[in-house]
Amino acid sequence: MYDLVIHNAKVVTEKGIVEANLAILDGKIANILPVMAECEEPSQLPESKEVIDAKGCYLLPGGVDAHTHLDMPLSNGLKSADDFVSGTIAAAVGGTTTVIDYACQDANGTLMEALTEWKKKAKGACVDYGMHMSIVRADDQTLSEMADMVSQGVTSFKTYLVYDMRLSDEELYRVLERSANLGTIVTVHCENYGVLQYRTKKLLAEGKCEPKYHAVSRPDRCEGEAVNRVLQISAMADMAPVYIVHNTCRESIKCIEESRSMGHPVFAETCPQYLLLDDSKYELEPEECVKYVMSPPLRSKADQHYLWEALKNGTVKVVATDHCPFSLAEKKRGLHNFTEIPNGGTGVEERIPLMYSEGRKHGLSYVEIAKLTATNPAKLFGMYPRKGTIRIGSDADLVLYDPDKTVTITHDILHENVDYTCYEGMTVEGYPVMTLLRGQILAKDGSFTGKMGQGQYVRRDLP
Ligand code: DUC
Ligand code: ZN
Ligand code: ZN
Repeated sequence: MYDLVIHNAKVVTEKGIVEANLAILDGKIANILPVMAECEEPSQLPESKEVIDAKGCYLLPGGVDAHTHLDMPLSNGLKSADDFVSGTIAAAVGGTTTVIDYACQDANGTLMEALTEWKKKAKGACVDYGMHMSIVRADDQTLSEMADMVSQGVTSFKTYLVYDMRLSDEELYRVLERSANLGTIVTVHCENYGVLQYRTKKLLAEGKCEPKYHAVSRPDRCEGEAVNRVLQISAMADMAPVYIVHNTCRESIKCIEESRSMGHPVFAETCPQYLLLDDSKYELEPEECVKYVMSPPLRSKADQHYLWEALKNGTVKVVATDHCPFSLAEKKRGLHNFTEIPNGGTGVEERIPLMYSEGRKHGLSYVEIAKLTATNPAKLFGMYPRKGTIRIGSDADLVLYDPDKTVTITHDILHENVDYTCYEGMTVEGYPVMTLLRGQILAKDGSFTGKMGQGQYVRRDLP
């Protein structure tokens, strides 16, 4: 006797799509039974307490968003608008069942303190979650603590080359060397700090203070140079595995392609905003333009094209969000000085609908999109095969996706705690109509129906 059978779904497995009845027991996928007859009668189904008819729908692995900033404090006193409750409700409705958030070490704090604080923040989470630990000081104590993090189920660390938490090249080298030794992976935000600081000062001195100049301060080569530097440093540091977050442009991708072709374990992420929005947003009125101030900034249509090709040829393995929204009023604080605009945009709820709709238009298959949005991040960050795939024994984290449901995205249908979406007015073909976490229904027809605190911390394993 199963707990639940999902009947007649087109199940998106790693090997292909199968028409099947999927049986769930104790929160796990217990069986995947191919449908034998066209109109199988419910009486012929395996015995189960509950049956869901999924006719016409695809059954996708629950999304794994490997890059969120929930409840993240900035040095100017602001906090990202979504905490672990609102952010994970939004994730659930949008078809994401696991997030990996960035837990930030304090300037004088330890990694253990940061992990404890982030787990406390995550108490109300409605989807499962893991943490990457952001390292802001590569001193002996922090390097030693990296091993303690592994025993806490953390297999990835984050470093920034910009912002107050940036590391020097020496510090980055030390973190990479230590990480290679532990078998973990380091994710890196790549921009050249010196160049963007100088360009920023110059723009402000010339009276070029409007939001659009944020993008001018940090052009594509600013990112490409930093990606190249990180790849060279990680190659010197015992070929340490690295994961470059939020790639936006050809300049970065071509360095990554070259390193990968030489067998260097480098992995690349991009985000829906860089695939679907472009720098023409910076020509809008300043009040609109502020919504798109993020780092790195949006790039050209040619870069977008390059990113889609990189998804297709396997150079970019993951589409995550960098979800880090602020209210419009907070963004508008920098209307007259772009350096005062808190950086970041929306995406945790929009990612799955956008990627399945637009990805298919760009020639990606359901199976390929499932890998980019669930399987690959789960594999890279030590959650696979528990998460990110539909196979017997995996958590029953599932999304029923109706390919015929057309939805126009507007901020009022979303659950993100913010008064805009970067994708306002965009129409998607297909939408998640039900999300299950470990066999429990979390969301249905665009509404959250689960419970606060239902999410669990996912201890991760080294590959
Ligand atoms: N970039 C953003 O735009 N927001 C959050 C952090 C980041 O790197
Ligand atoms: Zn970043
Ligand atoms: Zn980020």
